[in-house]
Amino acid sequence: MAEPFYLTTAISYPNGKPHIGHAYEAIAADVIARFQRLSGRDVRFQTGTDEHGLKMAQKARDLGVSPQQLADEMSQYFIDMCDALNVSYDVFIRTTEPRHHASTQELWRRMEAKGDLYLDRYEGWYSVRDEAYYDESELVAGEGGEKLSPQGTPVEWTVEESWFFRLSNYAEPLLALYRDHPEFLQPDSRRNEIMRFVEGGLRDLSVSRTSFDWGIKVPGSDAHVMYVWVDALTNYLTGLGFPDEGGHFAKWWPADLHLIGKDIVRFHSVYWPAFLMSAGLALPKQVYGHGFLLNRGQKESKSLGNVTDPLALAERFGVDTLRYFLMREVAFGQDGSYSPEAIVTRANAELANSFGNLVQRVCSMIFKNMDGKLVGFTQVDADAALLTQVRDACAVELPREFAALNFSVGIEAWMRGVFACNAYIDEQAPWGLKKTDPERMGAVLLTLFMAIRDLTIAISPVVPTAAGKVLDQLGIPSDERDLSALADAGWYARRVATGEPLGTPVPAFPRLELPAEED
Ligand code: ME8
Repeated sequence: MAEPFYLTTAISYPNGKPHIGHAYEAIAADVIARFQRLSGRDVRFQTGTDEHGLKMAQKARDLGVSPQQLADEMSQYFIDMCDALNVSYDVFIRTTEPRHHASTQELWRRMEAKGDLYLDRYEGWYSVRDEAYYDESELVAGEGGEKLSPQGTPVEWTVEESWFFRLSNYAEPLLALYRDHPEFLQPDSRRNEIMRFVEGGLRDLSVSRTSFDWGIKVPGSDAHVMYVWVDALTNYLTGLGFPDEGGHFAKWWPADLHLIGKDIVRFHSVYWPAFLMSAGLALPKQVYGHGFLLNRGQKESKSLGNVTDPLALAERFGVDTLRYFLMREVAFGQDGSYSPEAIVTRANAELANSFGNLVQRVCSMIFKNMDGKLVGFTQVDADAALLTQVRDACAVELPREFAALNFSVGIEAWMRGVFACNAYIDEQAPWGLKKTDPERMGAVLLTLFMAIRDLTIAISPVVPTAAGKVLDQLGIPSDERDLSALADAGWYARRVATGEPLGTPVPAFPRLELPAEED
């Protein structure tokens, strides 16, 4: 039976429409999900919206609607974004669902039973925008000398009765976790940062609020709602049917990967494992904090007026193009930048001119000169060398790098396979062989046909629609489009035996133009 792979994204605050950072995370997670399926894993991919907390309550108040109305309306934009970007999630969770209340309250009861929760008074700094508490020592000064959180957001002095979680008891077990399982928190730079933070000692964490009620009620303490992060993190369990620990939970927990952005690493690598240890539940295998996507090097913000609607980008450049650009351009884990020019340059050079053009040329030549027919042929050394090189790129290098979430490195290896095909076609010049040696022309084109099939399967997690089009045209059956198919020596003979000719060549990777005003 296929080994399970449970993958989650952060759940987004639906207090506004999705921005490019949300799209980036959803796309990266989808590439991982599709790649793991391609590798034969049984994947469960969960995403969703984080609908409680002060941030949502305040936004709803500003708009004059109830928080539930706001959540209902805005979460749909996140679902639509996933659908528009071809994100193949299995579960979309909303934290206002009744099942999520039940699951979070059960986690709470377990932490309480462990003796890790107590009632006290909270006095300290709270940032609504980050939904986080900060120590005085962590604050920074703003331009006018005002106190700001380390993320640069306003903080307010808060005093209220609160439940506390004994986080201070977990510093040692957490440090042991980071030391013994360096893979738990990646990339390494983020692990080092978190280790320094935990080595400084942990204070107990305020985990309930009484000043507002938009949240999950604390069991047996009705005046309190839970701190939104206790609620939010528990979504990863709810989606599996927790507190029922059989069925889905037994199959999929612990998660293989929580994919999140760098600003919420502390919640996922300090608070979350501590809650799970307290509740006696297994810890996720990996938390990965990706970098931030910047617009021409700048953070998008309403005040700078540079907020981009990711769906407008996808519509303008194509979903596959946007997906390819983001995975190719940004060294995963680090921050990256995008601009219309960069998208067009990358897409035209690599997808349209190098790969798309190769596919188009080869398929047209087979279609025109050989009636689209595939036949057996005799290989010479140059043919075998090309196929070995392409096979290495597609079945060894790209999978190795994608498994380690080094997408841009994996795609570079893939591009080397594409370049090798282009060098081969120039050297072999099949167009010149039509009259002199048609048999050799056939061998060259059929070798390229084999290489293109490998290249298309390997890149399919990144550009699923275009890859599907090409594989349809090549006549590759839908159950032979995974990585194990690459190692199957008999596929070509089977494909020939079908007697099916190639379809009419269709362009799968259009050349893009940059609108004049942006030249
Ligand atoms: O943090 N580039 O929600 P969120 C890349 N509800 N990623 C970005 C980004 C950018 N410019 N801006 C944000 C929350 N992100 C919580 C999560 S999980 C139990 C609760 C990422 O809507 C961000 O790092 O503010 C996070 O992973 C995700 O988008 C949702 O951010």
